Amino acid sequence: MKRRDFLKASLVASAAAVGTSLSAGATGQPIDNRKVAKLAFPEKKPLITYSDRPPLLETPREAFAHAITPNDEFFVRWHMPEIPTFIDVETYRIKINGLVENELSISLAELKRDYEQVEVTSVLQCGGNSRSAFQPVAGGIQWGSGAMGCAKWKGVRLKDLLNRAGIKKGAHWIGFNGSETAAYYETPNFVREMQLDELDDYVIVAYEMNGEDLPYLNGFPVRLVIPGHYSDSWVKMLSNITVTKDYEKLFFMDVAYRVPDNSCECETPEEKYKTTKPITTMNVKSVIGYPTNNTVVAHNSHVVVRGVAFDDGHGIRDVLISTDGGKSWKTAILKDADRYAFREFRFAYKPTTYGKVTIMAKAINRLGAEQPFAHEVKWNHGGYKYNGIDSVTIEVI
Ligand SMILES: Nc1nc2c(c(=O)[nH]1)N[C@H]1C(S)=C(S)[C@@H](COP(=O)(O)O)O[C@H]1N2
Ligand SMILES: [Mo]
Repeated sequence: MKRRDFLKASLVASAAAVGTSLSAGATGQPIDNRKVAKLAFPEKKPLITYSDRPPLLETPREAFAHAITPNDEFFVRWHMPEIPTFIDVETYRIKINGLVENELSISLAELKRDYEQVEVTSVLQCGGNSRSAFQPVAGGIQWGSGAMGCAKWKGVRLKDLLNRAGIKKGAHWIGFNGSETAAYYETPNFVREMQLDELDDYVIVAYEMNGEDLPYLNGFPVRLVIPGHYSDSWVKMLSNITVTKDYEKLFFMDVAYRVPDNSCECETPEEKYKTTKPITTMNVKSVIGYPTNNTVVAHNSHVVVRGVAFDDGHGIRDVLISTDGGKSWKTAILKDADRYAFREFRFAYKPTTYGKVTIMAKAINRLGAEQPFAHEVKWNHGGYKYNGIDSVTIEVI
């Protein structure tokens, strides 16, 4: 296929099912009662839809009963309303410039032919995932827990591309540009930066997701994959990689995706902390995929609680389950997983009471870091890095 024209499946047709007049997570848990939209975007199943311009789509909780999130259920987040809907795969180029010996302009065919092809299975999570749990309301999209997913990514090491270009002495920063442009001139283009020494072999320029071309809305034809890091810098429709000496002041680096620069990374709604730092690596988290809120199960039946847990690559040591409000915890069974991937857990539960039962999941990583209770999660203005113990309330009949 030479061209991919995504306009054919009209984006405009997919009306937003969920407005923006959303209440705060009154329980201190992420909002979890939203329905998927009636209409679907191209290459996607109907998802929880916050906006269709730019597309903001959340994955329903049920998907997290499995370690891999299917492409057509994978969440979508864009900052700019104008995304190119036509991409010519013959003429598309990834440019590498700035402080390099040889500027490169790499076609997709060259990317797949001239460099070592590598794969990494990694979680992609927005720093604002689960934001709706914050009270009082923190600024931004009021995501439930589905602004995340895990996929097997295939592409080329960013390091290999930069080595081919040859980094000049004195270079410290790399900037990444997406292909979309801002609709209004005041809005900056989507550009992110990273320090050269943050770069490891896992950072790839990916063109495949779960064995297929990247879905258009997830960044076709190429995107950056930065395992262990929140996804704000996983630039989609990657068009430009620029090597620089100094850090450039950019809107998306200096304003968004930052937390207070203190040890608790917290502040109060009344008083903003004076300095901030970027959100970078992910904290330990788990999400239950089955059962979900309001699932009805039979008394004395065998319920298999399933879900996923992850951190920034240190690895999940344990997932503990409680059915008594966190008083006692039992160990779930963990499946093997790559270090940056979702680790699937399951737990056999036999309900011996009637009525409502709350099931909680708490992940602990190899460093001993664990999820706090939802009410213990520290507040920040941006509503970033929520990782409270997950819970679902079911009914036993
Ligand atoms: N080009 C481009 N890349 C981008 C963004 C964007 O707005 N434009 N948003 C970032 C943010 S904040 C997130 S959470 C992820 C979302 O990736 P997804 O849409 O594939 O789920 O893309 C990142 N990369
Ligand atoms: Mo994000």
